[in-house]
Amino acid sequence: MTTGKLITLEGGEGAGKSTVLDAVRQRLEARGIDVVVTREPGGTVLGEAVRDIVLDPARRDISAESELLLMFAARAQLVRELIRPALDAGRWVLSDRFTDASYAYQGGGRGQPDARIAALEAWAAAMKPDLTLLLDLPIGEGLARIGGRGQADRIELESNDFFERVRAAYRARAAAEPQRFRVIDASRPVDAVRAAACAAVDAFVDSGRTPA
Ligand code: Z5A
Repeated sequence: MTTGKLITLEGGEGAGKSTVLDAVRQRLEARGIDVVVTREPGGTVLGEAVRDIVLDPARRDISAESELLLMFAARAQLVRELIRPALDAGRWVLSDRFTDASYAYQGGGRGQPDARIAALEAWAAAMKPDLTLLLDLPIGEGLARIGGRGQADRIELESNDFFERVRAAYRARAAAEPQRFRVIDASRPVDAVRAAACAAVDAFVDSGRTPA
């Protein structure tokens, strides 16, 4: 059976994921690929409700364990309701974050053990992206970009040390799986970052790993 591909965008605060997402979608569509765009946490009614809870700056009471489980509750629903059916129908899915974010934020940031996250990944997500674009830039630059946009969400209120651990966890994952990850220098101007993301997607589409 022909199935679609799952492409994910990852990175720290202000890395530019939302900024490049539309360019990547347009590039895939220009290649004749039918694309569904989604985000995490979110993408379903349940997932968006979880998003409201985990990003609410008033919810300072959420434990690291609860946060991890909430991320996977949203993900389990998204996979079953949207991603798996789309892939089975031959459509491609482009997601703003996926399981790598749990390894980075709940693992690197909050100290949840990788083995615990891996167990949830195997059970609740039960899939890995085919291609992951990691938009990487120094923490200070990303936080400066989002600094002026009003009330920070619950996770954006974390310390610079937290975000440094998140970045280190993302980079470690990219180093461990170079065949899946493409690391993009996101400190460059928007047009250059968009072009790098589209080039990575073009190379993936052109590679032997995809149905032509
Ligand atoms: N989270 C988690 O902890 N665990 C999980 O498993 C998952 C998620 C799935 C989602 O919130 C939060 O959930 C997130 C991780 C956590 N942490 N927080 N907070 P979100 O989706 O609302 O937040 P985000 O993913 O971090 O999005 P963001 O902060 O908006 O970043 P972005 O989408 O990567 O950036 P952007 O909106 O495209 O750009 C930000 C600004 O920078 C904007 O003004 C742009 O015009 C500007 N920009 C973008 N690119 C450039 C360049 N190249 N140069 C200059 N300026 C630029």
